[in-house]
Amino acid sequence: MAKLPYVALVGQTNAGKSALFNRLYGSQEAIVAREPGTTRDNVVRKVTLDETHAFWLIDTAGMKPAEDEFEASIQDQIADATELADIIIVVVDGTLQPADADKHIAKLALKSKKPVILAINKTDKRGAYKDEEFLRLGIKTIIRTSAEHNAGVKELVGHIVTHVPAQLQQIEEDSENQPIKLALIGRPNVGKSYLFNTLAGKQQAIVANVAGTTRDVNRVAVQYKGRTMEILDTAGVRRSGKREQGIEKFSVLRTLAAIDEADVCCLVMDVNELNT
Ligand SMILES: Nc1nc2c(ncn2[C@@H]2O[C@H](COP(=O)(O)OP(=O)(O)O)[C@@H](O)[C@H]2O)c(=O)[nH]1
Ligand SMILES: [Mg+2]
Repeated sequence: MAKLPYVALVGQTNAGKSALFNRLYGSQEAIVAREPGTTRDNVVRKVTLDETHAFWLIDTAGMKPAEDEFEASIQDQIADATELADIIIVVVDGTLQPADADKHIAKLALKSKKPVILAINKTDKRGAYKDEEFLRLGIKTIIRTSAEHNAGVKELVGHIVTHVPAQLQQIEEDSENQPIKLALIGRPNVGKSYLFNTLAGKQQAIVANVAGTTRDVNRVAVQYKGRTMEILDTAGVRRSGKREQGIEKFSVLRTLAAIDEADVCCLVMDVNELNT
């Protein structure tokens, strides 16, 4: 199967990202916060719209001023989300005039040159501002939503789907010729990449890097007994310092996507860490 696009919900804390996430997913699985700032973790779900359209939906923690390192890492998560995502949904609270934080988030999103949709949420509330109030954010596609009343969600999905490429239903017919996909999964540092390089290196003469798909997973095609096998290494790019926390979360997303794509998963463990 081809790689599914990532759709990320970004925006300030309390804008209603998690509520919209739930509506988009069509269930109440993720927990909607009753208090601001309690849904800090990124959540990812595969949303299948029909036989040919599906995407990964990412709920990103809200952004607050960088008062400490922890908050700063949340800002990093937004930067990561806009980097990772193929489609970005900026969520704002429609009852509040756009703040500097909203402008900053919109700017980050637009800078990515990816499709950006503005969801003006909480439009069920009295005192929700008109679209004009939000034009200064510079986002052209504007959808008014109420996650609470499940309003505008279909329209939002309609706009998302225009950016989601249809997956050809070639799985049945082509499966004979499709390479077997093996994903190497496991905790950081257990030796996934080493194994990957070894598997790839042994086949040096016939190894070909699979083009255009190396953004979040290292992959290599190897020949084995006349069949092509594609190996996915989910280690991801490691960066140091305080970005670590956000990066770790995104490598979890990448791993989930790789597991979904793969035919076979190989869990790699360090025997010295069996007790942990
Ligand atoms: N009235 C109203 N409340 C909403 C709407 N969407 C979210 N909320 C409420 O706003 C609060 C924050 O929502 P949440 O989804 O956690 O925001 P997040 O921080 O952006 O993820 C929660 O108490 C929600 O119930 C909406 O469309 N209308
Ligand atoms: Mg949330």
